[in-house]
Amino acid sequence: MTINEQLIQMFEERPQQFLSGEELSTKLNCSRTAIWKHIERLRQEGYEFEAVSRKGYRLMSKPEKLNIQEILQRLETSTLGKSIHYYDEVDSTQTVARELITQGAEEGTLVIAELQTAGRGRLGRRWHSPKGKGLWMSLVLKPRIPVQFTPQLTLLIAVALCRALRQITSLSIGIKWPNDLLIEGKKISGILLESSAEDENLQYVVAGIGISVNLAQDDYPDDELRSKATSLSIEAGKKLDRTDILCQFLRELELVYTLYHEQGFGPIKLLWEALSVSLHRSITCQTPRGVSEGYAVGIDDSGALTVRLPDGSMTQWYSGDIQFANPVAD
Ligand code: BT5
Repeated sequence: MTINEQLIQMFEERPQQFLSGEELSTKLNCSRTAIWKHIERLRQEGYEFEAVSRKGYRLMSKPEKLNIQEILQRLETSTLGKSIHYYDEVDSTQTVARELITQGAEEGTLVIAELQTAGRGRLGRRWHSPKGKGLWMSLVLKPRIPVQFTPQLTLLIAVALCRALRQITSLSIGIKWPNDLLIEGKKISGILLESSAEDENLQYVVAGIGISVNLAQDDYPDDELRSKATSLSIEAGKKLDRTDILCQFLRELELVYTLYHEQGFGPIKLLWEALSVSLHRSITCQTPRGVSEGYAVGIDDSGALTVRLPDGSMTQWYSGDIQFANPVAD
């Protein structure tokens, strides 16, 4: 650990407390002038300290920027996120990750940016990604599965994300098929899968995950998005630590992903059904061919939504945007 990292660790172990220059210099085995220089360097990185003579320094706030060294230290995974490409600003982390794959990026490579200028959703929709407020990331996965099972991965990632966010926030977060996480009907997170296949086998998947962590109401550009979207901090009533969320998510994802490889989609399906807010409800689905109505019964083994149509017949929906016909489950 560098001296700066050790300093941060000492302040974090004693939140709100003043640590004297003398104590710091003794513990870190350097002069008080050196400590002062390190504190100044941390200030330039966005850390705020209060300095009071005879008391020492107190850490007031940490920078909005993610600290990759801290993330790597705190990660409890063995593959996912072990190689992190971090950017202040990109057009889309998806584009960067795809480029990295052409250069040989391995499974688990993570691309993360503070700001996306052209964050994307499905069907060319925009994903609003303001600076330092969310987790805007793309993960390279290379699962050994046939291409027709790709939709299972969206559900698997949604399960891991929902579990991680519930553990950290205790908020009542649910999964809306196929790729949204909602709180009280408002979206806090979306998943976008972009993949490439050869001879019926999946070659790679770039899993794009957007989590609206610390956005305030006025961080959303217009009333339309404000009416549909929310953030974890708006719902929790406090700012949340993005590093906690990222590390917990990758941990959960690695557990669920390993379970998937060992036991198939069966256990993931059960977890998904338990966290879903889409099932046992009347829904409509917007597809490129128009609007269909039905009743969501469950998901099948490929990850498609099983729907009972108004004439009583059963069908599968593989993609689309569903709306709930009535706000309460029937
Ligand atoms: C999604 O699309 O939900 C997938 C979003 C994936 C975003 C990540 S961020 C990192 C990676 N890099 C990218 O460029 N993308 C991925 P879709 O189901 O099409 O939903 C898009 C809709 O979500 C928009 O039309 C808005 O209504 C809503 N939305 C946009 N920005 C949002 C935000 N920050 N928080 C909540 N909802 C948002």
